[in-house]
Amino acid sequence: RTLGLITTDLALHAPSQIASAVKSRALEQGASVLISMVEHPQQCQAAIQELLAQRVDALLVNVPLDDPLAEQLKTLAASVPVLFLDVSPSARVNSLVFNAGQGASLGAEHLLSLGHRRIALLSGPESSVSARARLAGWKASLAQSGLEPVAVAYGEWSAASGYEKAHQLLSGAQLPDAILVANDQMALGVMRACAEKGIAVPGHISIVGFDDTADSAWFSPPLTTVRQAFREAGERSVEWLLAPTQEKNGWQMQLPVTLIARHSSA
Ligand code: IPT
Repeated sequence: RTLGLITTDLALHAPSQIASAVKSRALEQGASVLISMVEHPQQCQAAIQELLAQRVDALLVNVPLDDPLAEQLKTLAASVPVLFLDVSPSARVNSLVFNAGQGASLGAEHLLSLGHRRIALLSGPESSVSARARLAGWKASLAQSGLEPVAVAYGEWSAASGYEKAHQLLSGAQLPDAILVANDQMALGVMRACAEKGIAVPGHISIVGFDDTADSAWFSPPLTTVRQAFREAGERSVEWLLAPTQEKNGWQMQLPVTLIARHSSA
């Protein structure tokens, strides 16, 4: 059997770790995987048509999609089971997603419990449904403590964009106590910017990431982050898609996330 995986940029650590888990679990189950990488959500339609023409038995879609586009793609691929990994739980499609609200509040509560009050936010791109959910969750957690973020910037998930946006967040008269960063790759760039400016992490500023990709424990200092179990998500997706008898409509699963406290926060 053949599985089609439509994925966002594989140069990013999170989607590449998901793809790796999908490949190896499919292999264990005697299935092969055809991967189609898209640069824009609008390319998903063509990718689905190509994979269906290659007679895939099921489709896994790891591209950030707003509800209407996800629902439209589900209809386009109605002949095979389809599972979406980067959609809102409100989309009427089969989905397996991480709990973004829980992840955002774990990160924010961690910083608040350390006594930080001047908290800046480095969000992912506004086009990403998951980035928007994390940002909303952070703001809600801060609001519960009567706080507003001291600054907000929007990156593009890469370390380079984290580096660039950090200069924006660190240019004010007063430094923030802490920065919540929407993914670990951007946190890497933020840490580089801090090092260049002589800002000690965690002495002057605490940093919390999101993902816990394989390298995050090796940053200097090791990164405190919210762990999304990408391997588990990839493996479960394959199992669900290849399971022979199960009802394949209206299935939704939300995976919990956990805070991994390392040394970038104090
Ligand atoms: C999400 C990652 O958290 C982020 O780092 C980035 O790689 C993004 O994917 C790319 O779209 S994880 C996703 C399953 C919500």
